[in-house]
Amino acid sequence: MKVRLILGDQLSHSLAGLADATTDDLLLMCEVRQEATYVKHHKKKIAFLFSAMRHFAAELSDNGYNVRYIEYDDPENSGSLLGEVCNVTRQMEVSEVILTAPGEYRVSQDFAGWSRALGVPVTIRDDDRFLATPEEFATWAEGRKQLRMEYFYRDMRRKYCILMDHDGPIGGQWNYDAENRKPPATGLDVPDTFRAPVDAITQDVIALVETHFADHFGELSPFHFAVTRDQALVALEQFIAKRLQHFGDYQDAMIQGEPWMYHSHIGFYLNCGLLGPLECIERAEAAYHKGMAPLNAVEGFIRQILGWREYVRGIYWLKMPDYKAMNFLDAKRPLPDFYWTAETQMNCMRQCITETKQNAYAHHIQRLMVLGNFALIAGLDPDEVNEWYLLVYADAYEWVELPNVTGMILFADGGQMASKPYAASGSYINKMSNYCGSCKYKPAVKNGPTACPFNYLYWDFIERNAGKLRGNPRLGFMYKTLDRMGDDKREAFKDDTRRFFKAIENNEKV
Ligand code: FAD
Ligand code: DLZ
Ligand code: SF4
Repeated sequence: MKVRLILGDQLSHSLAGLADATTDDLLLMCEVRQEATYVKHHKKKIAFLFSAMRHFAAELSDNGYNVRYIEYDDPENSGSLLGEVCNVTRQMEVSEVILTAPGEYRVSQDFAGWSRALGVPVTIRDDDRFLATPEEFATWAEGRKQLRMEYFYRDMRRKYCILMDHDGPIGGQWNYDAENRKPPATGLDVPDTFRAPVDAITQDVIALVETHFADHFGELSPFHFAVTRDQALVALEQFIAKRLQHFGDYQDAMIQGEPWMYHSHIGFYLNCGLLGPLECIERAEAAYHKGMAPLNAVEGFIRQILGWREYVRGIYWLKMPDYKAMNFLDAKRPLPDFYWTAETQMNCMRQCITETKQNAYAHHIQRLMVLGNFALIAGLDPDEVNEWYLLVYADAYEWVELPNVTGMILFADGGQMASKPYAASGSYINKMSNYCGSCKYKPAVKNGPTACPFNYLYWDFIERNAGKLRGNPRLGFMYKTLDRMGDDKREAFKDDTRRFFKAIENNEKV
């Protein structure tokens, strides 16, 4: 008998490891402590994945397959993936174990030793649910001084013939990002996100998570994620019909009390396999051709999936394991407690952390320019920041989280991914959101107790890292401004920064 293990983020009927499955094989799925606690995932993330896994197992059974599904609270549950495969090989005559390559380096290292541990041949099949293989990415990267997403993305557009007009891009431009930076307008009627009904399977899982993961971060209710492919397809259709048209315009905008904005909220489903990247891209492209959404919106959305998503995966497999240890700016400050409690007077941070706690979701610009920007300019330790991002979001797996954190927000890779750090002062957040209006701090005030902390932390960051960043051509203007600044101004930034960190160390609410 062949055993085919399906991981929690491999919920695709077209999975390579299922390609030639027969009803004689055993399809194994398991909820294990190893995967649920290697970081203390958000409660909602665990409930989502366990429910989606149980629904997927039920679909496989309905299709006539022989499925063994190990539930988390099964008294016989060994707690590990290998332990569960081992149990099967002990109980049955197993000729081969078939795996699909995992999304995380950690698990791939583990899989490499399984054949010896089990005494059974183990085959690991490539995961073909992505649009570029790690080998293709490595070939593209070879000999390039800089690995810029934009050039990779153009090649992907050509390869899949997406938004193309003969040999060139539709509309004459590859990228319409410059049109996608509208600040939030007042009176926007943002459509609600998709809300799936909670069925008996999800109810059981929610009770299980409440019992076994009570000390994990985040809130379980309200729970409304899709947990089947059919539901995820409805979520995708709702995005295409209701939000895609404004995706471009308001891609970088943040509004208090609007956690979902015009984003698609499909990352959860893409990353666990309920949706495939090409079908999402093709749906958006079709909407453009039908006149349902403008080019800046459709190109912007497609670039996220065909460009960024594939690009960060390529970086991950090209650079691991060294990438995980990188700390170019030598950042060492521990993660402040308010990343867990949301108890801070910085309204932007409070909003984004509160929404993260509630939804296991924050949209891109909140992750990048609020939460990430603070982590960068405050000099937070990359290991602690990575752990936080990996556990708080329901779409987080290391292959996608790590390059976004280490590369995109922290510049901890020294610029392999981003050409300059995404550091910004309070005026950027004030321009792109309405958070500042309800804040104790004032974005226009540069120093003193009412000054926006992003303002002085920004200059302190620029000065603190001058040795490493001054040579960056994209920061030339900032260093010129710093050099022109009088000593008294510089001292004021430093004093405010010292006072701010001292307050955090003393557990005062900042
Ligand atoms: P939309 O804004 O609607 O975008 C559509 C899709 O494009 C997303 O679902 C996602 O699949 C893809 N995408 C967009 N941006 C990126 C990106 N930078 N990298 C990879 N894919 C992208 N995305 C994750 O899927 N998992 C993570 O753990 C994750 N961690 C992040 C951490 C930081 C610090 C930052 C700045 C970004 C991170 N992202 C991550 C990327 C992005 O923020 C999320 O993909 C997006 O917010 C998910 O929401 P959505 O589905 O509504 O996306
Ligand atoms: C994220 C996750 C969680 C919370 N639980 C499980 C689980 O119990 N069983 C499982 O097979 N997979 C789980 N996963 C997803 C894995 O962590 C994921 O497959 C690996 O990180 C590789 O990407
Ligand atoms: Fe955030 Fe500063 Fe605006 Fe307050 S004033 S919301 S801290 S950017």
